[in-house]
Amino acid sequence: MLQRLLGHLRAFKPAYMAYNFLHRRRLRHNEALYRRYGLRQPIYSSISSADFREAAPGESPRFDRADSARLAPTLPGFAEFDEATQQQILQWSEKGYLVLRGLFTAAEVATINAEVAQLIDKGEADWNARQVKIMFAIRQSEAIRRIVAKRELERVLDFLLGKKAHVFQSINFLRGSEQLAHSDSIHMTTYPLGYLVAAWIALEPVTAENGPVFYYPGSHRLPYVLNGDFPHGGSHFLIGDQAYQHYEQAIEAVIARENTPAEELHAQPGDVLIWHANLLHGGRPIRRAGSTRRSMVLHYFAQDDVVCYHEITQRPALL
Ligand SMILES: O=C(O)CCC(=O)C(=O)O
Repeated sequence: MLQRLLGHLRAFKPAYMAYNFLHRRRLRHNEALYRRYGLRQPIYSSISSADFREAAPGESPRFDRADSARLAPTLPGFAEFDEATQQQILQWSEKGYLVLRGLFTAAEVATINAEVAQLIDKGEADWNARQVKIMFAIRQSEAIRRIVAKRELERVLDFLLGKKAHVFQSINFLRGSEQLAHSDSIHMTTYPLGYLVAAWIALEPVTAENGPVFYYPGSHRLPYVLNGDFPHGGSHFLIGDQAYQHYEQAIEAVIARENTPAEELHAQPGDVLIWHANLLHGGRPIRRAGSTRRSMVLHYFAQDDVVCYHEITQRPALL
């Protein structure tokens, strides 16, 4: 009953606007950006890609404009990465993902797992509505926050975006997500497009059995699928209640049309997968019933010059 009421409230745009108004300090950075890009609505209003149709142009990320295989070696900072990382960065523009094996130590992984277990035991874990994801553990655990702010990781993220990456969100999973294919840009979107990046960390061995992450290499170069590209539904006041299902169907159609094979990541604890804002990815079904697949995903927005918002729910992102 309460969940249904919250669901209705979440679909009601004026409720969000009132919430945003109360939290407008966390949106203040958008004032200068709205002026710069020519957006006329107040910073606490709803926002979606439709509002940017007439916006002043912005520059897309450097490795969307030019191939990282050619451009990256000419840029400051590249020579300081180890050779394995350099090789991964070179393939970024073509594939839209990269893998950093063993970036986190066994001790760091054990600490993250222990901290998450403690949040659950104490009843403090911020579970999402379907009780699958634990949201924002980085806000609650100083130890997790410190571990994931690893310089080697941040240097790669900053280099890929060509701007300072700012961690926006963390999600912890105890089991495979079994999520259908999607691009993060339907949830966390930027203007100009492409200034989001995700880092997924394996917190236990991941095989074909426990629901690995899968992705479509190169799919980040396909056109972004945004609200105007599927029957989003809704109205001036409401978000369409079937919007996300319709989005998933639109993505299934893209995948069927493109007919390119997916890859999946089998990983050891501490391995990191980084994916592009528009890479199509999801979680494979769990084949071994009851198996766990502890993992953590962090989403980063570029810190400067970029409007960050949530396309599907048409909300500005509170930073
Ligand atoms: O961990 C997974 O299975 C997928 C996570 C995911 O798709 C996401 O965070 O966007």
